[in-house]
Amino acid sequence: MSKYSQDVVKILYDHQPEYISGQMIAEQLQISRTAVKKIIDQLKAEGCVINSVNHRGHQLEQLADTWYPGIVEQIVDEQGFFKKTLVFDTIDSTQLAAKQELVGNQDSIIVLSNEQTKGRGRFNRFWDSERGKGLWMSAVFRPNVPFSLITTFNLFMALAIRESIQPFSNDKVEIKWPNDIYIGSKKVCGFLTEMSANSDGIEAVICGIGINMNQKADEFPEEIAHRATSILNHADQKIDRYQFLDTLLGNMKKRYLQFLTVPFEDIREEYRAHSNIWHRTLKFTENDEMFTGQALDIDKDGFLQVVDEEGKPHRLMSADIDL
Ligand code: BTX
Repeated sequence: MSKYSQDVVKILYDHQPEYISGQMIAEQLQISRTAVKKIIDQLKAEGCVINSVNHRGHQLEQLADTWYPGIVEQIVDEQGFFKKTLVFDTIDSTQLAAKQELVGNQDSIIVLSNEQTKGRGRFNRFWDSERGKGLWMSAVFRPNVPFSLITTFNLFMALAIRESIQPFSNDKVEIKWPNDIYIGSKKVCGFLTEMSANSDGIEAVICGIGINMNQKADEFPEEIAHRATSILNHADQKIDRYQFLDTLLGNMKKRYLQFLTVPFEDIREEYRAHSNIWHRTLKFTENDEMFTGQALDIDKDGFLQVVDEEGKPHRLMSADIDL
C-alpha cells in the first residue's frame, strides 16, 4: 500500500459528501494524478466505496472495514478528551499495548486494532477479535480519586457502552452485571477495568472493550456461536464503525466526567433499569464457589445483593453469572 493512501483517504473523508478532483488531490500531496488514481483503486479494492465520475472527481461514500489512523485521530481529537491515539493493524492485545504505553507519562490514551491475536477477557479467558468485524479497544484514564471509588468505574462505563450500542440496534440492549452487554440472551460486548497503581496512588485505569459490530450469525467460532451476537444481527444495515466509535467516545467522556463528579447512587436507578439480571434464577460463580440464587438489588457502592436458594444473603463485588 502506498504511503500516501492514508492521506488520500483522509482528504476524501474531509470532503464528504462533496466530490474532489484527482488533480486537486495530486496537487495537495504533490504527487502525480496517475499515482492518485492508483491509490484510489487500491482503496476501492480494500472495501472503500468511492464514486468516481468523469469531470467531477471522487466522492467517498463508505469507508472500508478497517481503522485508518488519520481518521481515527481526527474523531478522537474532535471529542477533545483523549490525548494520544494508537492504531494497529494487528496486535496481540490492545490492553497489553495500552499498559506499555501509559508508563512514564500522564496521557489519556486510546488504543485500537483491526484484529487481536491474543485478545483476553477476565481471568485470562480468550476474547475472539476477528479482523474488521468488531471494535477492539483499550482506553487509558487518569483519575485522581481514592482506591475505594474505583470499584464503581466499571458501572459508569457499562452505561456508556450500553447507550452507545442501543441507537444502532433494533432490539433492547442490556447490561449483564458486571462485565457484559447483552442483546436478548447473547453477549454483544465484554469489557473489563484494570488498574495500574504505584506508591503515590492510582497511576491509570485501563478499560478494555470488545464489541461485536459486524459479524454475521454464522461467523462466530463454534465454541461461542450459541452465546455471542453482533450489533449487525439486530440492525437493518452494516454498522458504520467510525460513526459508532464517535458515539462511544462521546458517551465514555460523558460518563467518565460523571464518575468524577457524582456518586454511583445518582445513577443507580438508571443502571438497575438497564440490567437484565432481575427476577430470574441465576447461577453465580465467585472465587470457585458456585450457587444458584436471585439478584435482588445493586447497592450504593455497586455491590450486587443476592439471595441463594437456601435464603442466605451474598454481597458480590464481582462474579460470573450464567443466565
Ligand atoms: P469475560 O471473561 O467476561 O468473557 C470472555 C468469555 O466470553 C470467553 O470465555 C468466551 O466464552 C466469550 N467470548 C469470547 N469472545 C467473544 C466474543 N467476541 N463475543 C462474545 N463472547 C465472546 C469480558 O471477559 C471482557 C472482554 C474484553 C475484551 C477486550 S477487547 C479489547 C481489549 N483487549 C483485550 O485483550 N481485551 C479487551
